[in-house]
Amino acid sequence: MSKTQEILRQTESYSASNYHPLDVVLSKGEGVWVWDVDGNKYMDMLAAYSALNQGHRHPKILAAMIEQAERITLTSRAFHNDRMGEFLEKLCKFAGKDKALLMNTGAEAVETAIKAARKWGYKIKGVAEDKAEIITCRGNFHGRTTTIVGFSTEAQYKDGFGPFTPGFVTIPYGDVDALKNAINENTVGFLVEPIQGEGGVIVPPEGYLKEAAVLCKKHNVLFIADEIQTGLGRTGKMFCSDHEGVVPDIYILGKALGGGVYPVSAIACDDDIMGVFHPGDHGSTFGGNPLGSAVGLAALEVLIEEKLPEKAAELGSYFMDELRKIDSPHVDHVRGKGLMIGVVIKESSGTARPFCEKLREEGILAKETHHQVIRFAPPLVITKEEIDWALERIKRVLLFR
Ligand code: IF1
Repeated sequence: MSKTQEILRQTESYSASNYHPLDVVLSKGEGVWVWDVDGNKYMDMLAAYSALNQGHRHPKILAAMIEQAERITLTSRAFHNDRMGEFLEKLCKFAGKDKALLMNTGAEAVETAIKAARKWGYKIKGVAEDKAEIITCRGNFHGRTTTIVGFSTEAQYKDGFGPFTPGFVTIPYGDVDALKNAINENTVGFLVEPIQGEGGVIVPPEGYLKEAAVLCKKHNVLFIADEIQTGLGRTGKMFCSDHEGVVPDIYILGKALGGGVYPVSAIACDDDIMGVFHPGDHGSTFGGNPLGSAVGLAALEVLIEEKLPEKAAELGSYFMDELRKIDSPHVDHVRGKGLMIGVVIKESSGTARPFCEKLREEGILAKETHHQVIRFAPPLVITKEEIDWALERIKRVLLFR
């Protein structure tokens, strides 16, 4: 029995079956490359759903983590530590916001944004207690807590997990009129992904984010951008909202903020919103710990020093152009922004999963989303030569009859 089979068997014996992964067992990662336990090498075209924008084990980020791990890793927020302030300052300057609140996972940051918007609604906007409404979009993905899945439109994410948290209104994604009609005196926020990742790399109509932001401003509704997947360079700008010159009232960040080595997430906003939190209102055992702060700081520095947003813009448009030139009988169209790319497979050719399995045989790890879409989202440190290497193999798979 191969090492892979052995580990698969062991994993399946003891793991909850809440995922259906490709049967590849990874044991080493470097940049855009990963190796399985049998020594096979693959290009990682998923980058842990954009948590690996800086690539696997970026030397600067690893060095920061190891150096900090040799001093102190966790203090809880009952005491200060010597790294959080430095990270917060960098993060706030980065986002152009007065304050940030550090959490760990994306879902925790989304929950923090929901609490901030509701409390701002009651204490500042004057919405009647327990009447706050937050507008969300069909096809959204914001995490897996019961509050968050309660406003998911994906039946499977909700099945068996009710009852759900009230106070959420769902509208079609990309439709400004629907947003206009949904806003009322109880609306405190509009929670939106600038591009819907899990929804299938859905890019909204040009100008949508801008019009939505203007509408929110007009009605004193917080524009809350979930940039956990689209942020930190992924779409060719530091934040995806930047493409339309939109500055959200609340940025929600995660994934690559942890540099691919540690869970770090945050919300960033100005004092008028963050000021609603008082000592004891909200918290987390690990949020703002010195190890995560050291890693977060290095993760931001790498994005800037290596100009990863600019790289994603340049190489993303090259990659998409080349993908569009492949005259495949199976591809309906290619969509995306920067290095957040979706190749949509025609229903007549079946689903995207078999194409991902063929890509794996060619040495490329990609993940389908929503049945028909092959998602290509490599680490932003990818080179043009590495993209060309991938294109050769992607062509073979997509031209296969
Ligand atoms: C899974 C999806 C992607 C996110 C956005 C918040 C979160 C995520 C825009 C929550 C997390 C992850 C979760 C992971 C798979 C992956 C995913 F397929 F689930 F939807 F990327 F598209 N906002 N996305 O994309 O962040 O709490 O996970 O740190 O749950 O299977 P988290």
